[in-house]
Amino acid sequence: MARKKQVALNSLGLGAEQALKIYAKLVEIRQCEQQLNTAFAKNLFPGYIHSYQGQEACAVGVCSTLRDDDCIVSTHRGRGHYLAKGMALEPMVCEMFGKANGICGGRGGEMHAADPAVGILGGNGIVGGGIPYATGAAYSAVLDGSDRVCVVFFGEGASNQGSFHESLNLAAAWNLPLIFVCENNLYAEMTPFRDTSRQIDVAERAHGYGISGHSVDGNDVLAVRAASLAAVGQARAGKGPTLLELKTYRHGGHFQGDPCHYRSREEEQLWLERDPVQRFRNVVLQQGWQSENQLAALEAGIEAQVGAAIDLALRSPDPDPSEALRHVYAN
Ligand SMILES: Cc1ncc(C[n+]2csc(CCOP(=O)(O)OP(=O)(O)O)c2C)c(N)n1
Repeated sequence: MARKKQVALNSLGLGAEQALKIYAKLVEIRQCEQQLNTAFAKNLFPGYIHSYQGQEACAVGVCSTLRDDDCIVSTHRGRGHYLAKGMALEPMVCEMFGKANGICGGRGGEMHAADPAVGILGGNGIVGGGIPYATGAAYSAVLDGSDRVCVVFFGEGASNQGSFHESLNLAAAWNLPLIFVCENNLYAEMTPFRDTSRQIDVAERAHGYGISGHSVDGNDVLAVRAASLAAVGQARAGKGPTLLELKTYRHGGHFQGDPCHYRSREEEQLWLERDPVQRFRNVVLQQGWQSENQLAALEAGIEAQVGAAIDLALRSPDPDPSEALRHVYAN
């Protein structure tokens, strides 16, 4: 049994070093979400927080298969994607607080951070709004004659938008190097997906456009990584787009203070038992990649780094109002 598991992991090309990088990224995202929530509860955070807690394996599994020059397009729930694709922790956190030393000088805030230097083309407050951007980015990779790929993340709610269907059709027709990654967390704000779609497996929609679609356990970082490796390999080889549906769950509400009347406590508990961070922690221990003590030290270090990034953001200056119109108009 153990031997079987070892073979499966090896076929993912995953050794101890890479496994630890993946685990550290999962923990960093989890720590960010938890500590930002705490800052929000103390009234220290400006605006809203769309928490990514519970969905970490989606961003980490997919981005672990990308190169630096590949690009991603994110959503209103983007912090996990930003960190997983390589945005540095401190400028990311400072951006969340709208500070002058944020990655976008405080102009992007919680929903609109970007870092083109590492292929992060931006979050988007418009549900489904990023999908056509990503289609354009994938087309630009083709026009450049490069083998770059593009990944677009979105929720199952966005898969009911026209932009999703138009982009899927165009990407399929033009054979674009684009991976559509739907993080199906079952609810769009308070609306269950089953109330807005008769077909609850988003992956099935791929077939209508002549491309392949796969439903994957989005709380299993290794399963996500395996599906993404295949889709990225296909896109890089000029064989066109794939739709990946990652079944997952957000631990918290849509917003802080959301009483979550639209879902049951039993359902929440079921998904907590499939926690993606804890699951991969167990794999790391079972494989003997790290001991319990080593993991505890790693986790404490990351917790401190995230805390320090938040402290830095709280001490940092707001943007200068005289700069507000910079980057808005051409000369
Ligand atoms: C075009 C548009 N319609 C409605 C909203 C309000 N809104 C913000 S988030 C959200 C839910 C989106 O659900 P989903 O795409 O599944 O992503 P999730 O929030 O679950 O990550 C809605 C309806 C919006 N921002 N943009």
